[in-house]
Amino acid sequence: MSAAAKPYIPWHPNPSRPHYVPPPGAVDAHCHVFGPAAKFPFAPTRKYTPVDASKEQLFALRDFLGLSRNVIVQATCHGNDNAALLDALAAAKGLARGVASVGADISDDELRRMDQAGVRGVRFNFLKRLVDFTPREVLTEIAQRIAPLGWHVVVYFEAPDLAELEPFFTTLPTTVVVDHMGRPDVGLGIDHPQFKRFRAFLRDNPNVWTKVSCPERLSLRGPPYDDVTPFARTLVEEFSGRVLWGSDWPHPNMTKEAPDDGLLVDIIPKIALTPALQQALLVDNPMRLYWQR
Ligand code: 0GY
Repeated sequence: MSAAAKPYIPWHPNPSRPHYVPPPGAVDAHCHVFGPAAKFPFAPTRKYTPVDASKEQLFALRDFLGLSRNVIVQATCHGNDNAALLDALAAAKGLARGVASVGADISDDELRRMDQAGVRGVRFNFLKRLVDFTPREVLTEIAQRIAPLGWHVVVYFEAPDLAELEPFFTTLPTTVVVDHMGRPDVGLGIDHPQFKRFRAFLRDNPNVWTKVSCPERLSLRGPPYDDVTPFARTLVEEFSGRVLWGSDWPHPNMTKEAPDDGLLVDIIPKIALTPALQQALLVDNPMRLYWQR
C-alpha cells in the first residue's frame, strides 16, 4: 500500500467543552484545513491522505472552544498549492492568518496576492516521513524573497536533527517559529541535553519563537498528556514573549487516536500558570506576529 493510501484516523467527532475559558481574542496559532478534496485536490506528492476538514468545521470548533482567531498552516498533503488555505482565509472575515508552502518558482505577484489575503509566513518542513528533501539554497532563496514582506519562517523538525539544522536556521533573515517545541523525546525528561540544547537555541537566537503545541503527538503516556506539560511550561516561563499555542486540528497522522480538542484547551492553564502568561501565549504574542506589522 502506498503511504498516501494508508488508513487514516479522523479528528475527534465529539470534543468536550473545555472548563478553561481563554482570554478574549485568543488565537489558535496552529491548525489546518484539508480540502474538501472535490474542490481542492490533495497533492500527488503527498505522503498521507487525510479526510476532508473544512473551513466551516474549523471556524465552528474555534467558537465551540472559546477561541477567537486561527492561524491556518499549509499542510504537506496540499503540497505547494495553497488554494484551500487561501479559500479559508477569504471566508474568515479577518479572523484568520495563514502560513503557506511555496517553491522557488513563486512569482512576486503571487507573494503579494497571498500577503493581501492574510498569509504571513512560509513553512519549511524537515520531516522525511512528510516531505521530499529541498536543497538549503532553495530555502534560503525563498526566505530572502519573503523577508521584505515582513513574513516569518515556520520550521518543523525532530529534536535529534536540531544539531545539523541549527547552522542553517541561524542564517535565516526573519523571525523563525519552531513547530511543536522541536518535537522533543519526552521520555528523556526536561533535564536531558536534548531539551537543554533546544532552550539554548532559543536563548542564543532572539528571533526564534516556538509553538508549545501537540502534547498528543509527543506524549508517551496518552491523555491527559501530563508527560509533555513540563516541557511546555518550561518554555512558556523562560520565553514568555516568544511562545504560541495551537490546537493542531484536525490532527494529521495520529497513530492511535485523535485527541479531544476540549482537553487540549484545558491543558493551557497547566502550561501557562498565570493570567499574564496566558494573555501573552494566547493573545499578545500571536497578535504581534500575525495581525500587526
Ligand atoms: C502537524 C503535524 C504533522 C503534519 C503536518 O503538514 C503536515 O502534513 O503538519 C505531522 O504529521 O506530524 O504539524 O500538524
